[in-house]
Order: sequence, then C-alpha cells, then structure tokens
Amino acid sequence: MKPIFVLNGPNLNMLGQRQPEIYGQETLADVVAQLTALAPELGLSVEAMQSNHEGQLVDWIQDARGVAAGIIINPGAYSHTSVAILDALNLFEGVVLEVHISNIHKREAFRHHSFVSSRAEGVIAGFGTEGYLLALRRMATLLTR
Ligand code: DHK
Repeated sequence: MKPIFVLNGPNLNMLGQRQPEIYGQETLADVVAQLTALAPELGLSVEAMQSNHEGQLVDWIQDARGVAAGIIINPGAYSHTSVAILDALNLFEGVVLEVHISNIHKREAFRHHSFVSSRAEGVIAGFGTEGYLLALRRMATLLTR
C-alpha cells in the first residue's frame, strides 16, 4: 500500500505551545507518533510533513501524485486563503481528508470557509488532535472499499 501523506500547514509546528485552550496540549511530534503507531493496525503507513510555507505544501501535494494513496491535510490558515493548495489537491488522484483541530465554525467568520473542503472527501473539525487519528481510520475504510 502506498503511504498516506499527513500534511500540516503554518503554525502547527507550535502545537502544545500555541493557544492550548484551542489547540490542546499535544505537540505535533506527539500526534505524528500516535499516527505512526496506529497506521500498521490499519494496514497503512504515514509520512508526516509540516511547513509554514504555502509553496512547500503545494510541492509536497504535487509529489504525492502517483506516490501516496491519500492525503490528510490540515492547511492551517491557508485553509481559508489558498486557491493554490486547492488547485494542487485537484491534481492529486487519491483520497483527500481535511482536518481542523478546532471547530472552525464556532470561531471567527473568516475561518468558516475552507477552499480545501470542496476537494476533500470528508472534513473533521473540533475533535482536537484526535481528529487526525479519526481521519486515518476513515482513510483506511475508504481505501479498502
Ligand atoms: C489551524 C489553524 O492554524 C487556523 O488558522 C485554522 C486550524 C484552524 C485548526 O483548527 O486546526 O483557522
């Protein structure tokens, strides 16, 4: 099975330190460790990457073509602004799932719209960092159908 790319956008490298009342206490390394432990149980493997730069995320999405079975992406603030990330995801032939740690619909109006959602098979928001694990489980379901 091809790997699942888990892509995280800007400021998600600061998980654990960043507004813990919104984003929780776990670090991104904690989340990646949990995903890496869960993946074999689901018959999957994960490759996790994080960048604060939009173009780097676009490059990784392009790299996923023909290589990854699916992408789990939390684009961070680029969710709300980036047509470039949407366009790159539209070039990708595999499954796309979108994760937001916080419930973006309960927050400021500018967070309510995500460009990525029109491409994503599913969106998880407001489940904390557990959302990544739920997304990986869903990815396994979708890929074994
Ligand atoms: C993460 C961010 O960095 C914000 O810019 C988004 C998202 C919400 C999250 O909940 O994971 O608005």
